[in-house]
Amino acid sequence: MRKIIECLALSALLSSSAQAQIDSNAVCENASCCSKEVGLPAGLMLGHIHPKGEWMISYRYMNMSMEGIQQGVSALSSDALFKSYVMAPEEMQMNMHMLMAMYGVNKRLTLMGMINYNTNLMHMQMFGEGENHVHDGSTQSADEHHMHSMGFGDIKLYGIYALINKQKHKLMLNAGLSIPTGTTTIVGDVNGIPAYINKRLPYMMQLGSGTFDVLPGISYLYHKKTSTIGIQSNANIRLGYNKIGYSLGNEISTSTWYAYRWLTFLSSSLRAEFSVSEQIYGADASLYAYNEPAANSKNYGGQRGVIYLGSVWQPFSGTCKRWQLAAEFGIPVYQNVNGIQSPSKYFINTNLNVVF
Ligand SMILES: [Cu+2]
Repeated sequence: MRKIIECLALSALLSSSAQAQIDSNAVCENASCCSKEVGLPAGLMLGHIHPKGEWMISYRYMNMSMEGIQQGVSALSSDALFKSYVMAPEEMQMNMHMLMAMYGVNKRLTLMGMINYNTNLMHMQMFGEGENHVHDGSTQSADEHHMHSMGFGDIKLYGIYALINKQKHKLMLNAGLSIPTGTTTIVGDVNGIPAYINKRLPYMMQLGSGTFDVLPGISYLYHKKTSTIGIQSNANIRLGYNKIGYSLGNEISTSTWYAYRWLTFLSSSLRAEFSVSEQIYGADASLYAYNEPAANSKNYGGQRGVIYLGSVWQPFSGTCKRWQLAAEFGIPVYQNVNGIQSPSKYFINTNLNVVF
């Protein structure tokens, strides 16, 4: 942390350092040319390659916060929900900590591996409690309204191949495989929601998909001296059913963004993302589907549009020239959920990269 603060202070002093020059026809082969591109928005893990022999280690943190209840595109009251379900979601926090390594095999192919640690916390309201229940500890403990889970998720391995690798134009294909290392059998603890004590928690509280998943994608970037325009699509295709008897829905998302470097070491980005995911195929037979919406496999997936504002700090020179720090904040502008779900409220993406 101290190192990062030193780097931030230093980069402010070095703001007069020269901008990278871009030759539109030159092929990007060495570290100095690629690293001076305007940084990618923090939420995009893919979309860049490394020169031959170069490593990148990255720590990423992603948060998704959800609040309220929605059916399709409309808000739903908890009273209406209680006509079918015993419990209603109030809010949920999903946090993902990722450690990622990248390596440039040659001037076109980069390999990447990623492991993540997840924490999930959902706060529920029970039927008959009213909108503003209090945790006074007299009849029920606060734990009786929460579900939580934590642990390592699925390991992901990627290859990223640059079909076009010019300084101005880059076209990259990526292919990945998600290995089901994250558990799908987390149970509720003895102090938690009574319905889940020692019983399997619903799908969204589990840490992995339980299936091998194929992760194809494509990115196109147009770089100018101080700006980048990009478009990227990624899909997640589930191979078969897991041992519990369900398969998470397939997903596809497309992002387009504009990033502008307004100081030598600082750029900002505006990104629009649209994603579609399917509902769950099959079901976990141990879950009572009308306990709460997350326990029902029909209440997963949908369509979502999110607008993100972000910044990347990238000094390029001085003692911290190998470091990059990025952050992004997203607000959903459109959500059409399958069935009944807790809609997302905001997204936070951050990452710290070092190249060597
Ligand atoms: Cu990288």
